[in-house]
Amino acid sequence: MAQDRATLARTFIEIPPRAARPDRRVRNINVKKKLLMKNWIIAGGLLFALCSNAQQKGMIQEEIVGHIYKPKKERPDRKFMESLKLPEGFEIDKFAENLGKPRMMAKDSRGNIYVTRRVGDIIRLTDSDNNGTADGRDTVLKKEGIHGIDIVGDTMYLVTVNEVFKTTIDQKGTLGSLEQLIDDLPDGGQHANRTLKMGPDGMLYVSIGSTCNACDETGEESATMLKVNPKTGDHSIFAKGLRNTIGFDWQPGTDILYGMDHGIDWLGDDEQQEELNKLTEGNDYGWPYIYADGKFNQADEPKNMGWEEYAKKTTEPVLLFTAHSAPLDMIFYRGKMFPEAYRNKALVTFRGSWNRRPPSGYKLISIGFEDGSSIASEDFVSGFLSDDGKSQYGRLVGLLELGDGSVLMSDDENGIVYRISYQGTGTGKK
Ligand SMILES: [Ca+2]
Ligand SMILES: [Ca+2]
Repeated sequence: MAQDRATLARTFIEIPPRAARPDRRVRNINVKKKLLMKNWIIAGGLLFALCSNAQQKGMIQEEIVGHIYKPKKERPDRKFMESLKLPEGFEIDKFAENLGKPRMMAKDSRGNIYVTRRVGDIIRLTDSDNNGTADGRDTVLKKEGIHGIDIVGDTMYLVTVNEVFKTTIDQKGTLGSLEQLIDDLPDGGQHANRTLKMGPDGMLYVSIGSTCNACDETGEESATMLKVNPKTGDHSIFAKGLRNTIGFDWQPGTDILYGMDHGIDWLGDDEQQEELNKLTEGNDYGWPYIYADGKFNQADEPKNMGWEEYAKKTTEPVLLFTAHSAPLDMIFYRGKMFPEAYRNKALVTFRGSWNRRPPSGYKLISIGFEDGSSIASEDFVSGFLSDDGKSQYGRLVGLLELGDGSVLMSDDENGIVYRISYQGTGTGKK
């Protein structure tokens, strides 16, 4: 049923004739949505139409067609596991299952694995016999809205929608009491999935998504990356114009911070492409006015200036991905288990689209950086979306590299944590 159901939404944006852009007269948006049942024809792309009212004002009405399309959820059974595609020599197995909605993960120095869950808790998984399958689990914390997690030494850092905490982990893997570092992060709105990670400079980086799809934020810290002093909680805005950069990590060797930013919804099936940004202190990454490779979001006008002028103040992404793929976690691979070709590559989970037909994402990709000059991505684990796009077998979220160099990946729809390992002897190339 679900795969045959689609919503067609037409967003009408009044824009000036192409020759006159950018123009600050642009403003009105009308959104029309109607639910259609199966077998309708995809209009797709951008349709242009002249509207008499707009024509009088010398404007063109641009119609953008978007879709809500959710592939049917299927259980990842044994047959599905065998159908997953990985480069030669790699294997994927279930590390743990029946976990509810596992999200982000971190490990301590003793090999305990901590997983935040939607229900508002943290569970600890252990693999005491080191056979690649969890054999112990218990709940170590209950806290509403808990999502982002990082561990440095015996200290765990956590973030909810509005708060940042730290706590200690003892010999038994038990948590101490929570010490609140920040209690006034902006409200979550549409993007309440905060994440955090300790940087190589010893400062804590906290990603604050925008409250909305695209709008003028009233809160200064919304749609930013914050830099937080982990001792005092004092913080400042590190970078802004980031719609929702859930996954980010520092490149080994260079300590350059890269992050995956989620594109704007309702700009059509092929816009906005997801962004990989090189994040530098003080920079503006464009949202909501400038998106992808310098495109103007005609529905949102910068204050006191045109798009062109604003674009000059912003930093463009270093790589773009299929729109609506929904990037979640991002880690650089620092281990030794994977072949040489994978070391220092970034791994990114794409949780998968809901605003695109055909659907996109539903896979793990790798991103290679050749001396920072040539950046390219390829599929690493795919097959979570059926070839016809009608079914999906997993929605991928968190990533964690284990001490042996294998990588865990959570699926919050089927309650599974997968383990990806390399069993081959070659280069790991496809
Ligand atoms: Ca085990
Ligand atoms: Ca951007």
